[in-house]
Amino acid sequence: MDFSFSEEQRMLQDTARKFAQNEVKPLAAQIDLECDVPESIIRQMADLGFMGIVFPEEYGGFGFGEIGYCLVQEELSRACASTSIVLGGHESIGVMAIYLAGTEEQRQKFLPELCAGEKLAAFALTEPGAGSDAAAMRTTATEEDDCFVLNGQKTFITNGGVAEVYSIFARTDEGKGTRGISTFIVEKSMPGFRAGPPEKKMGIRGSHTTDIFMENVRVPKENLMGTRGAGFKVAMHTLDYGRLSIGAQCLGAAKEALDMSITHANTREQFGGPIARLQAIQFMLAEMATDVYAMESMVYRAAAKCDSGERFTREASIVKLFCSEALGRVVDKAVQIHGGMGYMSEYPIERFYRDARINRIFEGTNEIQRLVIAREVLTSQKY
Ligand code: COS
Repeated sequence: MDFSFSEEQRMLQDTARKFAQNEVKPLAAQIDLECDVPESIIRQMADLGFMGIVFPEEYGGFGFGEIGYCLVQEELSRACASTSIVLGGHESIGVMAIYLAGTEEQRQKFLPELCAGEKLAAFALTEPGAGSDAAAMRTTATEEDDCFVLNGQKTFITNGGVAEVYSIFARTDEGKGTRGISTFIVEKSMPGFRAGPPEKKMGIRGSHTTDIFMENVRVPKENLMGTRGAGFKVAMHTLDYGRLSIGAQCLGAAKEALDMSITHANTREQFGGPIARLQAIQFMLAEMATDVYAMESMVYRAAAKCDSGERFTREASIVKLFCSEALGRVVDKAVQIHGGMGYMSEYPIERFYRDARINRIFEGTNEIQRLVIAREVLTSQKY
């Protein structure tokens, strides 16, 4: 298997690296402290084409596919997890749902301005009573004249309140289980739509996470995405992309944590020399490097499969499961190598440790990923 990147992909990687290191990294501590990714950062990402990098040019995207998207996410995540999550919530799930399930008219109407970053998107599936059991959702969409009237509450929505366009899942047909759910494009400006205040979080503090309340929101029928009743499959298909995105984000964070640990081990002196000469430290660095290598191999292998047009549900869940747990191991060792300094907010490793934890939870807990992988393995041909 060929793992080399094309010249174009390398140029994109280089652009993303320079932007992340020069513009995002210096602001990362402030983003965490002030719980906000500045508008100027989102504008610059838009100018560089990152807000639609994965999508075809005919819809205003940059045609780099999933490999290009993962390269950008990896670089951003080395600098600031909150910034990478604003991009992920927008591109890998919010806009992706419209691209995957929208009609040609919906794609033409919404994608160009979303890809240009003129508007931010979000994906609203989870509800207070429907997390892992997404099909238990209670938000309803009732057909009335030329509209669907939406009522209900969504929770833990990334980009909530700041996004202007939402891919929202609601029950259109009672008693039909997963086949009674449909997807709608809902705009923030629609009367009856309201976002709650941003949640206070352990990590990824700069990305806004809010509830969404809908009271008799009249959504035009032309905003029904794809076919009525196909919403659950739209959610699952979209989440395959979201889960792969998380893998790329974990990879970037793990590389940075490893680099910081190598630098620290080479400069911190104890017992008459740098701690890098101690085998206890060397073994931790070796294990971190092993995890990073495995993460990198699987993220781009899965992204290549995605770009080939093949179904990649199993790979996406494997990537999400492994990379989020590997990142947990890597940041834990990074804190250990940094010792007392690793525990202090003054040093970035403390933020990396807090930011890493969400990856084992969102876009399907790791318990759900194990379930998906087991189902895929048990229903496939020989391994
Ligand atoms: N792509 C396309 N279709 C898919 C799919 C995928 N990745 N995964 C499942 N489907 C289809 C199934 O084929 C099935 O189709 P049919 O009705 O034609 O048989 C349908 O969707 C229902 O799937 P399933 O029977 O597996 O549904 P379950 O209720 O058993 O739920 C889990 C499956 C638990 C895996 C699902 O609810 C899930 O992923 N939960 C986690 C939700 C989540 O990630 N939340 C985070 C929100 S975003 S922060």
